[in-house]
Amino acid sequence: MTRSQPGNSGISSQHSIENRLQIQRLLEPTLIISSGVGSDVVQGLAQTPKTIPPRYFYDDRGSELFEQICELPEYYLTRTETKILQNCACEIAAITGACEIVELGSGSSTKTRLLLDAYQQQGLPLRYLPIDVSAGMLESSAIQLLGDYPSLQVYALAGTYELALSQLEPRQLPTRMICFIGSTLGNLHPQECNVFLSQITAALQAGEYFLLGIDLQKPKHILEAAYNDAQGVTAAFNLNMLEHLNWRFAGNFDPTQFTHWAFYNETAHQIEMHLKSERSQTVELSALKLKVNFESDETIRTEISRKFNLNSIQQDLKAKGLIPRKVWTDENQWFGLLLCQFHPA
Ligand code: AVI
Repeated sequence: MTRSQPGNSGISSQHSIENRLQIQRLLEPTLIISSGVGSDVVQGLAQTPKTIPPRYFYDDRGSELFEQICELPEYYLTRTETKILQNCACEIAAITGACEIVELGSGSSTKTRLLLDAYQQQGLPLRYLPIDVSAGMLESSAIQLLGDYPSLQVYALAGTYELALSQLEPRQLPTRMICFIGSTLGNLHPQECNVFLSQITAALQAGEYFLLGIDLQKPKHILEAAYNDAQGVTAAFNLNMLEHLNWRFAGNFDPTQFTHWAFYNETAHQIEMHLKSERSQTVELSALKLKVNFESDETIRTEISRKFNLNSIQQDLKAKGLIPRKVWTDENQWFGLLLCQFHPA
């Protein structure tokens, strides 16, 4: 674990970026190498049907493609959640009062600005703890935020949610709100979701807050369009996972021999994204000492994106002691934002 102060500007005023930013790296590259990275790929490709964890979407190109997805006309999730946040950020700040904002998977922190604006308008102190696996992304977005919010303090954690949540620094403001927006909860299987919510409650003290953004169930054609956009950006995002695996594990996947396939599984209430093999073929990932055979039309499931029912997710949250204080949605009821308060049983 290392702590570092960014930048080299030499500015020495009390409000300089150096004084207001700390980045803590929870995983050093050497640790990553020795911690069995790749075993999830080996395991997933040995299963029937084959799977690869969605975290392998996000190399630099994958993160860029995801930013593009968020702007697509068919991908209603980001702009719907943003609209909801625009309408309710002031109410959130009024409910929590002075509060540290912890954000999981902060990425470029775009939507976070709406919260920071609301806390700033109410004259509340601004303390932000973004958590992301990409230290580079954390540093660049924190520097932009610090430039725009002169009283903001940022304490960034580069690492997995699990590690970061277990190593949050002592509170400096009266309360804390953990934010998990963007419907990333939908990318977890029910069992993973259960474990994740336990990690959230372990990181909260009684009375503290959890802000959750989730995509809601809606007609199949709207959902399928969002994951099969006309410009093919989602297809490129899905196929880029193979390039990422090639780079990371010295592989020889040929992305032209796979196609993007996404559909809504109405029984499980989830979008499933797959990569379909165009022919029978053998692929090698040398760094993992792995050879994988594919039948023609055989698929690798790369992601599930669960679509929630507002009542049943509230029951799940309550069972963990996360009591919904306020729920906001849009005029179509396509997306939900829930502010919960932790009351341990
Ligand atoms: C990050 N996550 C919430 C996105 C989703 O909609 O499940 C990832 C994504 N996959 C394809 N498009 C977007």
